[in-house]
Amino acid sequence: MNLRSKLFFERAKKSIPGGVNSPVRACKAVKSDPVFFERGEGPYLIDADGNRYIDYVGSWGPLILGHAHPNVVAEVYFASKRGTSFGAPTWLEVEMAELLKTCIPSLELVRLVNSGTEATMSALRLARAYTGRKKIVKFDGCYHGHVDSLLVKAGSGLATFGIPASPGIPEELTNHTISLPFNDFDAVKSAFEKFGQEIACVILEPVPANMGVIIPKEGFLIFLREITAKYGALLIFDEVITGFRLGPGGAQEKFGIKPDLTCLGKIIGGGLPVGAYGGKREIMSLVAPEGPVYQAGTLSGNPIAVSAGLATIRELLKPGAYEKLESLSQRLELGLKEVLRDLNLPYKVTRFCSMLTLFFTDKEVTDFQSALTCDTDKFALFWQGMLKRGIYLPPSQFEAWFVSLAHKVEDIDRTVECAREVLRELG
Ligand code: HOZ
Repeated sequence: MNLRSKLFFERAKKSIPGGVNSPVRACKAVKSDPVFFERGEGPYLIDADGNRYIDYVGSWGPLILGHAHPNVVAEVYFASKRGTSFGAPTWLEVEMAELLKTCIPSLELVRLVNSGTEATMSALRLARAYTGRKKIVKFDGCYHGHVDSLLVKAGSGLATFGIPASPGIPEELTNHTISLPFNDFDAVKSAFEKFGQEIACVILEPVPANMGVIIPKEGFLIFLREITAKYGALLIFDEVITGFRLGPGGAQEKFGIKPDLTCLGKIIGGGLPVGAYGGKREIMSLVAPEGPVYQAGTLSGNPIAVSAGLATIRELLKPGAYEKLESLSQRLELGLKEVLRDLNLPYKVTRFCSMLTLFFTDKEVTDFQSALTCDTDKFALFWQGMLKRGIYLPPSQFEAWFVSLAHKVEDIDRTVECAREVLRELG
């Protein structure tokens, strides 16, 4: 029963566009109304009608410790007792910057902002200022927040709703954006051969998670590092999702690549709004007030948000945290694959660390085009069936499932069993 959720949604639609404050959560893509949540406890969500769900959205990535982790809650409580915002520096920001630099050595200087969108927007401005060039290269199906220049063939909500580009963005701006197929060496090479001296940067999610989870082909990230260096363009890793999810050093540590700039968000805020961008000292020194590239924020480095982030990172740095995440995530992957085998279904499971997608297609998914071969109607029915059984999955084929440290083996096994029931029913 979702009576209260339905009533809230009816009211919400009268005051909020589409009844929601971010599009995908409206659950339109899965032909459902959104569930309104009352609270979270570890791996569980409890909705407005008192139903409990095993959660794989994890607030779209930040909640790697699960909901309301006691240490995060305590830090938030103590920080808020000391004052909610000062609009002036606090020691916590320095601690966060130092911790980020230790975990991600490519960050020689790092600036805190309020969201991943702000981080990527600021990184682009900086890349353009540093290089004196205008063009940017991105990849189809990668999503970097709702930055004007980057809403071209983007993933996440745009993939979910089939929006190729958002109205309201002048062509004069998007004309400078080159969007290429992910994992396509030749396309990148041709773009550089044609526009090499005009390209300010290549920005990408090193392991895309906004068109479903896609694994970079062997050598693709190194190739991007080399070609950007050759042409004097910057390489920007958008690690808003992968930062601290794949390990303390994110994707760059996993793949041994040093980008020029890195964008962070989600986990470093522990469920509160935080973003960051950083990289080489020579480039970051251009940011105001050290340099002329303007970027600012009243709530940047907010003490409550930074406290939540620090508490989250400290938990992740405890011995065994990432091993536990890996073993839970592998159990989920193998369980789902076994179900597909048993039921003789051709769908694909892609997992990278604790991010996973069940693609409803018989094609290998290596880029946006292949992700788009998924049967999204089937996915919608699957999502509904899982919800009925108390499993809350991202309400889009093109969003990643996130495993947290709060999930228990029983939760994973229950999820696999529910998937078996639903997929058997769907045939
Ligand atoms: N863009 C986020 C998912 N990748 C948030 C989606 C939402 O809340 O609508």
